[in-house]
Amino acid sequence: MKIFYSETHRKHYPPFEVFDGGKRVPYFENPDRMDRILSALKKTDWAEFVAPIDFGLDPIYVVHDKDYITFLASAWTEWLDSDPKVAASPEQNAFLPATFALRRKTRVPSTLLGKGGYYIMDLSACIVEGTYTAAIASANCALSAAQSAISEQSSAFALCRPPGHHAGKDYAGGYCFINNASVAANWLSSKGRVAILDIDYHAGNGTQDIFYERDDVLTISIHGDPDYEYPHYIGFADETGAGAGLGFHHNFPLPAGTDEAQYISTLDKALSVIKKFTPRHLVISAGMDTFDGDPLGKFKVTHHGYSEIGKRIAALGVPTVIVMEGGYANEALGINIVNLLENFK
Ligand code: SP5
Ligand code: ZN
Repeated sequence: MKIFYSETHRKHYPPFEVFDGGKRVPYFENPDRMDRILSALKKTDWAEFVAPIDFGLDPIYVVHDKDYITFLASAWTEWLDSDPKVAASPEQNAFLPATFALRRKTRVPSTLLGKGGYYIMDLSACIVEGTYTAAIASANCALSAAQSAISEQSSAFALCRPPGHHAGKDYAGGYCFINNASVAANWLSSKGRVAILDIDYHAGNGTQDIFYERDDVLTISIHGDPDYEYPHYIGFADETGAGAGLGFHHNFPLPAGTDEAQYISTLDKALSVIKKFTPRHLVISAGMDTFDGDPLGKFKVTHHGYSEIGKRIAALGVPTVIVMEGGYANEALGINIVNLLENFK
């Protein structure tokens, strides 16, 4: 199986802990996650590593607002230019907003701090020098995997970092900057209907937003109920799409403590919706933070659970692009990803 991966992600890593609900917490979304997955995949006899192709910005501009992408590309240098203290020790700094926009539909501010609060939804999407470059390389991994799924009519893995499913049309958040799975799905949609199944522990709010009014891309997310879990404001069961897209989005919010049996039976419901939709291609937003032991998750999926999940998805028989999202129990990431992917090779 082809694994699309770029070393460029290493350029994106903030130099300090971040604030989360008033406490300092580690930046869980770290480069070590990739090292764990790489070393597990290298031990298999089926993982074939391929460098991504550069698709340019056009496939990204059809999913994200151009002004937002321009903000991502320019925020770091704009910050250095505006603050001599930051410029004196750039490697000690990371840009985050200081104020958040009061709801959407406010005007776009002209200052960097104003734009920060407009284009970033929380304090877990830090911008450092290499963030934009890493985010673009990550999107190119997803696009390359999509291209491979089209040309070979088989499944491929995009080992993306930073992840993408919390990033919306014009905002970053939840460690995400460019919505890799959405960019890949939109690319695939030129070949026929696409389904996106998001199995990350957190609701795929960005993906939900991006395709909410479309009927050619079915979006489904299984996640911790936003009633108690991040992203808090979106991902409820009664959000089912709008306009032409009405009925083409499904959320499956689950309680804290959800065990494997409960999880698999919800997955089966999601898969039956996908089956009826008869997609030409499938995209999986593959977060491993549903694992029992993940520091951010409250579900109880085991190592074996990912084999079961992979087996059931692969049984649809649809060429699938598996896109890496979250998962922060680093020591378990390698085995969980191998268990999931083995079903698609
Ligand atoms: C891609 C992805 O999985 N993003 C997750 C973003 C979650 N951000 C907020 C999590 C808040 C949880 N705080 C609990 C601290 C753990 N000790
Ligand atoms: Zn997550």
